[in-house]
Amino acid sequence: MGIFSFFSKEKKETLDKGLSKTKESVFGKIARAVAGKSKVDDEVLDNLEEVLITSDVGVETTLKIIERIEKRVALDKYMNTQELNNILRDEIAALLSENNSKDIDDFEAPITKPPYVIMVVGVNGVGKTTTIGKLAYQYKKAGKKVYLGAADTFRAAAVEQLQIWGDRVGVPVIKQKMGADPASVAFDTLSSAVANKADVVIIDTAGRLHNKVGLMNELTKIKNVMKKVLPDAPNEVLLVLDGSTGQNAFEQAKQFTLATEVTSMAITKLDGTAKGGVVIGISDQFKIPVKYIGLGEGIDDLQVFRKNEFVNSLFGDSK
Ligand SMILES: Nc1nc2c(ncn2[C@@H]2O[C@H](COP(=O)(O)OP(=O)(O)O)[C@@H](O)[C@H]2O)c(=O)[nH]1
Ligand SMILES: [Mg+2]
Repeated sequence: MGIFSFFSKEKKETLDKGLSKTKESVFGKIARAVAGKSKVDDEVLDNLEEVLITSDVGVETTLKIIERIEKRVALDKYMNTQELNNILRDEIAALLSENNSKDIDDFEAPITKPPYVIMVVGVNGVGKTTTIGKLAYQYKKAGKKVYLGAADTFRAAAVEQLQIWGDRVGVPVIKQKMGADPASVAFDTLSSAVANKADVVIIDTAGRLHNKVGLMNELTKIKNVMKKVLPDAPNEVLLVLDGSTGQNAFEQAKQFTLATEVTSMAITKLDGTAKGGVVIGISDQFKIPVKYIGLGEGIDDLQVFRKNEFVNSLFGDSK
């Protein structure tokens, strides 16, 4: 266990606050699903299925959860909202813990041979640059020497935005002019990072290529150029998804995992949305681990995704 793995009161508060809209929505729907019912019957289960689907958990994962609940709950048993809620929490937590990925302890990169290189991909506007800033902050806090690469060269604003984060965190940003070749920026960044003995390198990329072949070619080119500096780079390809887009985030996860080799995911903007259930579906459906969740625009609003804490925050702690 790393030294940051302790789930502090502050982190729990950020998580609870960030998920509060989803929680209110889900809990309200569950209450309605069992309103006026004294027993769990087929109708309650149907209603529950609808609750999960309309909470963006996704059809496949919802069906798995309902199946588990059916097995566990004797039909016609009396159950109030709280009891049903507890069962949902337990079954969702159990389902998520069955997929292979273990929660990571903290923000420490598994560095065997530094620098550890993270390439960040995702559609425009999902929160890539913000997530990079927050990650850089965490790594720096953990004592790592961090370099950022501004390989989203489509807009001048994109480079400036990364520079602002770099200044705020106090880490160097390697950049070129707007319109420069992203692969060339990535090459420069890795070269500087190696020369300066950096521990972690994070490469921002553009997400505005609308067709899959174009995107794949661009990302492949960036990767190949990085390998010229460091044969193992990138060590991690982090896909950022905007959780507030619900099923659209799910669709993007499908598209990107087909277009390039993604090794981890971050789901952002969970604060201010009632669609947080999408994290449950994505975590269940993809073999790629959801590593981080974004809970606000602040520097400290990125958390490591802890399945149990997440489910507890949504459905209440198990006692
Ligand atoms: N509320 C909220 N806003 C976020 C979060 N992550 C990113 N944003 C905002 O989303 C917008 C787009 O983010 P940006 O990092 O520029 O996305 P990029 O185009 O993928 O690099 C910005 O206004 C961010 O402040 C989050 O977790 N919560
Ligand atoms: Mg950006």
